[in-house]
Amino acid sequence: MFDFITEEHEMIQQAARDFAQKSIAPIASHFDETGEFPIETVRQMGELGFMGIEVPEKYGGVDMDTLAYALALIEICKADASHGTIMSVNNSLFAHGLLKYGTEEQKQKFLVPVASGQKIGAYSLTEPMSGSDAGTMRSRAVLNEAGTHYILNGRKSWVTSAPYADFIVVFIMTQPEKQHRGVTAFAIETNRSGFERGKKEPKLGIRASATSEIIFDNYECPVEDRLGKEGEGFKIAMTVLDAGRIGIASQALGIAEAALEASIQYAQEREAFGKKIGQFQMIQQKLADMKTRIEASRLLIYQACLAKMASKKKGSRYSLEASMAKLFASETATYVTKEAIQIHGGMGYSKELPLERYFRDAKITEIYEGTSEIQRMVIARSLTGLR
Ligand code: COS
Repeated sequence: MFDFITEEHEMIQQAARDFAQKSIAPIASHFDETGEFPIETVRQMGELGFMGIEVPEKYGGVDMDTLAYALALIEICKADASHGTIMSVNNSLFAHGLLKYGTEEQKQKFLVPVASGQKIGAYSLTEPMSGSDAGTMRSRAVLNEAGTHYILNGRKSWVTSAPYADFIVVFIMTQPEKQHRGVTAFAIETNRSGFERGKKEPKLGIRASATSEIIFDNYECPVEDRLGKEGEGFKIAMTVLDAGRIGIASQALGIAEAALEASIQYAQEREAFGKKIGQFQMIQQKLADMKTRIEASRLLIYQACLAKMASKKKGSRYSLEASMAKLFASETATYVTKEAIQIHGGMGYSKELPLERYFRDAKITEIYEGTSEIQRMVIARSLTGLR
């Protein structure tokens, strides 16, 4: 139906589906319950090329396009959204930024090991007192007198994969008086002194993806590890988030698809009042609305992928398409997983089935990488041109 989906796309989709159903689905509920980080399957995702899908082979990736990335991520998230979160941060928030803004040396040092899945990458923008208003951060980086190192100080929060990340792209203020134009990006190594991990967040969902605070206490970052120019950090952070939002939309779609498939099967098997529950109009209406919203999400995701792929040639932004895909797909995931529990009744509420996990995992997609309110703001601003 979609001629932009090639045989190559179908191959990576199938490979991701096979791996996800065989190796991830059976362990997902254990890792959700314990909150352990699934390091073994994450390493296997790296070996299969899922941790740097859009990265050229010379930098450790498999050199495919955004559609390939979205199709693979949907399949991983259908089995487990936590694995999807780790994959998404590695691919979009870390690798995309390094690829677009990194020097050749930075790509060799940071991108090759992360895109090939040997090391884990993370991205850190949020602070305890700065979330949606990302330009108001309090952490500071000051160039030393010799001009060789930036000295980083401050606390960042809600850093996905931070407890296990080897490298983090971090956004810190170098010239606070310039507000968002005073933010600079740095690639940092978590094994250097001056870096510490803070409290791990106990979360409602995506519990196997580890999230923590990070603290910089006179961390010395070599000038060569600054990403982009001084003051360019906010633009880098936003550009990278546009790519990230396509990933989160794909994650949401994967979760919603899993919930719908389970609901269809249940509606075909479960009987009440002497009929299959799928014969009742109230269940039919739920299934029809779930399916329709899922397919609309898919189209918005494809549109965003194509817009991002075109932007590579044209240099254009695809913020509008990415925000629409994330907004609609994430709200769809929350809606679909809630309805899926309702269709399953008591069994939907039980931990014996994965429905309640899907419901808890779906909620974050409306919050991270820009809340639904922020997506609506980006969409409306893009329509009116007003700030
Ligand atoms: N791509 C490239 N540049 C962008 C951009 C994008 N998607 N969005 C904004 N910019 C640029 C603007 O062009 C502007 O550049 P100039 O300084 O040259 O004029 C600059 O960034 C500031 O833009 P704007 O005035 O729109 O910034 P705001 O402070 O109003 O913030 C929002 C805009 C709210 C959209 C932004 O702060 C945002 O996305 N916040 C949510 C952050 C987020 O997702 N946090 C979660 C982190 S990951 S868990």
